[in-house]
Amino acid sequence: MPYLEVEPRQVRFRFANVANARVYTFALPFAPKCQVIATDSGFVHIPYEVPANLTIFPLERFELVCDFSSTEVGTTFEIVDQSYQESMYPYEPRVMQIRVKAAHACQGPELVTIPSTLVEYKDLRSLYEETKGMTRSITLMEMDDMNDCPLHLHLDNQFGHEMNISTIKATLHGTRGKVEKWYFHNPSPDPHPFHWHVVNAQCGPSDDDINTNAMKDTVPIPADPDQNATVVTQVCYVVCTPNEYLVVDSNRAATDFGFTPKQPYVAHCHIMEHEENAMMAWFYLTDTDVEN
Ligand SMILES: [Cu+2]
Repeated sequence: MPYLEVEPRQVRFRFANVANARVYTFALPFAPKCQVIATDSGFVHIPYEVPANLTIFPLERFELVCDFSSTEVGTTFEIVDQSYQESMYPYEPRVMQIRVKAAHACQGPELVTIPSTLVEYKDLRSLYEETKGMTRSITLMEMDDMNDCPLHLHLDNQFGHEMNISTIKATLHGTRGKVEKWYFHNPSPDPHPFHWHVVNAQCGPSDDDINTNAMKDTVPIPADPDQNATVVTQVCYVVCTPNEYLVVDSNRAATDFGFTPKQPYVAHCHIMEHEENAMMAWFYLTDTDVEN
């Protein structure tokens, strides 16, 4: 099992799930010593306690600051994956060991008090209303073959029953200078970690439950248990503006990216078999509102 030696002081951890399809749910035995300070797109507004089970989908990131200053030297902690993992071989749920070792002779940095807020509060729903952004519906589909094996996944049913495609054919749009509202539907049996290039989002299971504490670029889209394509399983406010524009009293203009976002980017499920099997779209930032 890999291990990491830490000194009895504050340690900043960055967790990134770089597995292809595996969803980790970490139990961190040292969680009470930690606070979450950042996710995918940077610092959270208010740092918060680490949940008992920290679930991380492919490409999601979390940063924690943990204080081992009162932990006895020689203590070890094991980070254990709590998820059920389908595996052809015996699965080892212990992911990593943290070993607290004696401090280096040199004096380390002082204990830092984490501020009560780390970045300005951003409320994307009100900016969506202010900028009169478009509303879009995105559907993540999966088709099975005669043996009920996944055959083909796609975005928005845009290209019928094609499979084994070698190019990206679907397109999504976002209007530069606006915050948009994207409704996600997932009638497939699996959740999909949806990832945008170049933009960030604030999301939640419903419009009344948007997480305004964090900006994300990878968002798990839950499956509807009844595989009903009309049910919205996630609502996201998608920022097609520079991030600085979002800060209250910012001087940055809504379309002042500091670079020219003319070329197409991509937006896709981050599970590779899915993105390679059509759950991926060109993502164009346009000057005027364009339907997908
Ligand atoms: Cu997927």
